[in-house]
Amino acid sequence: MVVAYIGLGSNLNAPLLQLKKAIHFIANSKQVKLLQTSSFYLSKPLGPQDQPDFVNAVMGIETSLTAAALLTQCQAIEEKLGRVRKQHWGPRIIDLDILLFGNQKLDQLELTVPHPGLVQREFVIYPLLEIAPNLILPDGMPLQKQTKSVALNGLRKLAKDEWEVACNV
Ligand code: PH2
Ligand code: MG
Ligand code: MG
Repeated sequence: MVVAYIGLGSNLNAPLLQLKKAIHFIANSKQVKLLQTSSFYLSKPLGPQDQPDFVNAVMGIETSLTAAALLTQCQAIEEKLGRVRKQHWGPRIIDLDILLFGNQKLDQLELTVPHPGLVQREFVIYPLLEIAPNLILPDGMPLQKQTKSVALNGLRKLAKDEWEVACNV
């Protein structure tokens, strides 16, 4: 069994709802046990600015799948939620990224682990820190230390009384 972390992001079609659905589908996948989910965060778009803010979160799972099989599962869930691949870094209904897969380092065409954006993206590293404060990255760097060099850039946790709004935008 391997502990893996998945980053979730959406800025279309009621983003919070999309994240909740994705979490549900991943948690109910075969050979996957849900360990934790972070709070939901509101973040400024990285990349093209003429798109809505994102809702992001990170989940921790335990799995007996291989990284490649987990990626296939994630892609199937993205498709089930209606993701259409258009603009690079453009708006999306759902994006599921494998951030970490145990201590494995993979550099394949379709899958690079740790996710190359992990250590510089505030909307990935802060939610990850929330659920794994003592995590050591595969290169030996404590996550907590790495996070200190990443600016919040407006990132903020969605309070529960904001959920309804974020579900309806
Ligand atoms: N994902 C991207 C590009 N830009 N910006 C935010 N705030 N959150 C994301 O998840 C995100 C992004 C490509 O995957
Ligand atoms: Mg992504
Ligand atoms: Mg992706």
